[in-house]
Amino acid sequence: MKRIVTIQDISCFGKCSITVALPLISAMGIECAIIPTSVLSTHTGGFEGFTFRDLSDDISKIKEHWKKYNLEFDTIYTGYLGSKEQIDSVIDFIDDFKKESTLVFVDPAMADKGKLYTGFNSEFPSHMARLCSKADIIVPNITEASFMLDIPYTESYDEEYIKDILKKLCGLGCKKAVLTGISFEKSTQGVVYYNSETEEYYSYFNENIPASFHGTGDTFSSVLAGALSLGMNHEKALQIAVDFTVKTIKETIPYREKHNYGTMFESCIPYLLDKISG
Ligand code: PXL
Repeated sequence: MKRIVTIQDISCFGKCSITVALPLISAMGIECAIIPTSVLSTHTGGFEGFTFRDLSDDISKIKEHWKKYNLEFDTIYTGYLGSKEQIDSVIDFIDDFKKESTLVFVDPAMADKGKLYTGFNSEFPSHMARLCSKADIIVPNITEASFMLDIPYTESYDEEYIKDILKKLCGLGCKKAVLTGISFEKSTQGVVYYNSETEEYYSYFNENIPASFHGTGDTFSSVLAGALSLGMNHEKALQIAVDFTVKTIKETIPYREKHNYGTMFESCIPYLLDKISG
C-alpha cells in the first residue's frame, strides 16, 4: 500500500486542508499519515474570530520520533502552512525524509483572487517559494504564482503568458509545475502543466462553473497527489483531479446557501473510485 504524509493545518469546521486530504487519500486506497501544523476552529475565509493554535514546535518533535522508527513515505504532500517557522520545519522534514523515489508535492496554499489569505504578510510568499524549490511538483493558482515570482497579478492572460510563468516557477527549483484555475475562454477552466525536464506542456480543461467554494484547491491537490502516488501518468492524474473537483462543485451548487463554506465532496467519493479504477 502506498503511503503519503500530508503536512498542513486542521480547520475543525469548514472542510479544507487535512479534513479534505485525509478522507480523499484514504478513499483512494492510500495510507495517509498527517502532521497537523496548527488547529483552527474554522478556515480563515468567511468566518470571523476563528481560533488558531500554533503547533510549530510539534513538527520537529514528530519528525524526530518518526526518525527513530525509520518511517518511509512514497509522497510528502504539503498544503497551507501558517508561518515562516513552519516552512523551515517542513523543509527540515523533507531533508530528513526524502528518498530518491519520494515524490515531494507542494501546494503553496496562501492566496487567491489577487490577495493573500488573512494572516499572511507580504514576506510570506518568498518563504513559500523556498519550499517550492524543494519540490518535485508544485500546484499554485495564478495569484500564488504571481506572489512567489514577485510579478503583478493579472486576470487577463494568454497561453504564452501562462507558459512563461510555468517556466519561471520551475526556475524556483521544482521539476514540474501546474497552474490551476486557468481560463482562456469563458466557458472552460482547468490546469496547465509543465515538466522542465522534458520541456513538455499539457493542458486539461473542464466546464467553467460560476461558483467558488473553499477547499476546492485542497480537493484538487489531494486527488492529484493520490493519483500520482498510485503511479498514474500526469495526464490521467490531472484529468481525474480536475474532473473530480468540478463534480464536487456541481454537487454542492443546489445547496450553496447553507453549504457555502466547503463542498459536499463526500457524496462524490464513489465517482472518484470509479475514475481511478477505470
Ligand atoms: O484551503 C486552503 C486553506 C487551508 N487552511 C486554512 C485556510 C485555507 C483557505 O482559506 O484558511 C486555515
